[in-house]
Amino acid sequence: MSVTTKEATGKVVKNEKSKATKQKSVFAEFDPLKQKRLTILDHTGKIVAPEWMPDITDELLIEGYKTMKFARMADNKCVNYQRQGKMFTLPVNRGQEAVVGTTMAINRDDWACQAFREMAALLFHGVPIERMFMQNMGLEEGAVYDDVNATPMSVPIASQMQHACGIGHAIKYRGGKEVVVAYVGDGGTSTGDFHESLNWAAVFKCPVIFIINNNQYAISAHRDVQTMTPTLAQKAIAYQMPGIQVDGNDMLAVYRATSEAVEHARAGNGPSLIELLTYRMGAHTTSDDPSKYRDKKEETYWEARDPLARVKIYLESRKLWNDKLEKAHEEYVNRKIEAAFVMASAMGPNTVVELFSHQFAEMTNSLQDQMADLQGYLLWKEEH
Ligand SMILES: Cc1ncc(C[n+]2csc(CCOP(=O)(O)OP(=O)(O)O)c2C)c(N)n1
Repeated sequence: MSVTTKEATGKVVKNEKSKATKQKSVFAEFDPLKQKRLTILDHTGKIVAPEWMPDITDELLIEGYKTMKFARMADNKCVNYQRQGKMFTLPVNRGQEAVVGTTMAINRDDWACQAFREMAALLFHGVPIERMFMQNMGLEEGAVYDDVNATPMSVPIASQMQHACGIGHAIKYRGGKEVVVAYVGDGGTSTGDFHESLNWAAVFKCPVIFIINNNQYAISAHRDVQTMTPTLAQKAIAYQMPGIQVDGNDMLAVYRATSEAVEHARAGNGPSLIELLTYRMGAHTTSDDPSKYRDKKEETYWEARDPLARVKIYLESRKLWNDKLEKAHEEYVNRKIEAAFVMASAMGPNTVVELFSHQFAEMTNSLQDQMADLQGYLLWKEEH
């Protein structure tokens, strides 16, 4: 059994997850071809599908909520820092925090291969917030996660899915029991990397759980102009793997479906595809203005489906949460954010050598040439 320190609380928790699937298979029941979607906790905070309720401990539930709250506050703060010129262009996570359910369903030894909008999931898996801040400050150290099994932000759309397949293949080759969770956006499903990865993982039965973070937009392109299929989950059928669409703003549904896919992968049965239907409540990045391509009515509809609000109501109804705990947690998060910002700011700008030295264990000849070119150019600039 492994343990990890949770970023959202500083608590050391056991990573031995409860078994979620003594029940029937959600993948068998929620057929994407019939346009069925799994919701367990609806936007009013009510359990609407008790038969699919995962076997989840109260401790894990609370930890999940605290992490979502942490991500919401840190994300808002990043946008403010960017506006103050203290961070560079960054992706906005607001509205997509229920993705935390994916890493709640895996262990410390498992892997998470992010795209760039999975802050809550990464915090839960143990990536320190200061590393994310460093990333947003353009520092190479922002991509160094030390002993956390996660790959850094991957800006070339869907490229991380190839990395996930490589890691999954290596695990299988070595006879390991770990799994890989790989994320991609709805826009990313139009790339060759997406289809190649699904095909590869299916053919070689790699233990990879593909998560489509369908926030309904690829910058300004709505999901409806992205692909002809009514769901993205049904793309699993072409690759002969289980596929499901879940309410991506429902942390319990996300956790339930991922838990089952994890068991499937650990048992040697290969990959699964999970579409999280969510909504990007903020801008694509800090340099985007969504009012140019979507209307207020749509945003108001989704604001009423906020992924945090429903978990809070549910926890309060079970007397597991209250205003006092919320306030104490907010104070804790604010302190963590302050400290992380100070730590990241102290790293200072990278040197030219640092810019090139993180790519490979040993710098390749072509990188050495590029570095020399840049150094030569900077010298020339200084002299002119
Ligand atoms: C290979 C590649 N093509 C284009 C881009 C420019 N780009 C950055 S984000 C983005 C949209 C991605 O949309 P989606 O996959 O739905 O993810 P989201 O940003 O909504 O989370 C595009 C086209 C890129 N980063 N990489």
